[in-house]
Amino acid sequence: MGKHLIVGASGQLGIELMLGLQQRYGVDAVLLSDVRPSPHPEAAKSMFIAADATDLDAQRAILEGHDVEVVYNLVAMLSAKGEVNPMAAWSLNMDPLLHTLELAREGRVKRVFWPSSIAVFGADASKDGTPQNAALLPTTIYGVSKAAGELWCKYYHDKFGVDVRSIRYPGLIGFRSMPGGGTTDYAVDAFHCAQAGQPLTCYLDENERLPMMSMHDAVRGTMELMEAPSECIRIRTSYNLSGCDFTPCELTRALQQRVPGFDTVYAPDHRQEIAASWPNSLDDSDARRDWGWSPRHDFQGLVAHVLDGLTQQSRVDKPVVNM
Ligand code: AKB
Repeated sequence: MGKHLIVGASGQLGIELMLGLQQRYGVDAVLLSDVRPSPHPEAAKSMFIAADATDLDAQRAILEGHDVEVVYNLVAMLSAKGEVNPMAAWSLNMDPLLHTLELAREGRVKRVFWPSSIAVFGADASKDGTPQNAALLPTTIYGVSKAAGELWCKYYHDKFGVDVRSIRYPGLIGFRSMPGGGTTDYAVDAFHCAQAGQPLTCYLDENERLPMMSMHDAVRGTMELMEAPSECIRIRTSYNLSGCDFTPCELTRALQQRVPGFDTVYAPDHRQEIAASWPNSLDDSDARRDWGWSPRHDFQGLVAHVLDGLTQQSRVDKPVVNM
């Protein structure tokens, strides 16, 4: 069994996936790579290679030097940050993916994972239970790059037999690392504000419903997708994946039940427009049928899981990692 390489290992999802893979396959089976060192203490247990994901030769050198079976390429500039510099977002979201697909075509790796997002959908897609095959008319450059990337994945699979698999993640909420530059980040901030005894200033409307998922479910789903037999993976663009959905107002009420006194002040900004173009909830029946996906955390379960995780973490004095 070869190694699991995470490209973009020092980011929000990279840290969580690292912990999941280390636990599942052992620290020696996990290779980490990023331009910046990992801020998480557990990263020291696996090999870390400093490399630029936009440099094809640097990425090839990693695969030549190590027995890598699976690459998880997580490099991305998220939706809100991407709007500030669309050309930089396009390059960062596309170049590393194309390098990984090309290296897989050369036979240097057996399987590839690449994350897509609910940002591929635009206002034309039906809002509730957005189907797998809804129109992809994204409104952000992040969404445009994810929609294009999905098609590149399918092309490399259909044309060259590359075993590439992908998930359209909703907003991901964990307690071990902070996101940066996304539209769904408010929900992670809400938990940290509640725990710190501070009010949240929310940049979305109180009734803006978005699909969300616990990091725990997202990492488990990713590992289950990558372990599924290739013939089960019938969708080679990217799978809709659903956890739960809620509005800022509903999240505030749920947090108030556990943290009395917590409150939210609403000051919607440009991110509200992005959120308004995204689904309220997703239909993930293809993922359930093809590889047995089933979320463990509903809304209340997610709230309890993340708050408990933050409390435990503060007791053992482990810092939350800022991205
Ligand atoms: C973002 O808000 O940009 C991301 C996403 C939904 O892909 N969290």
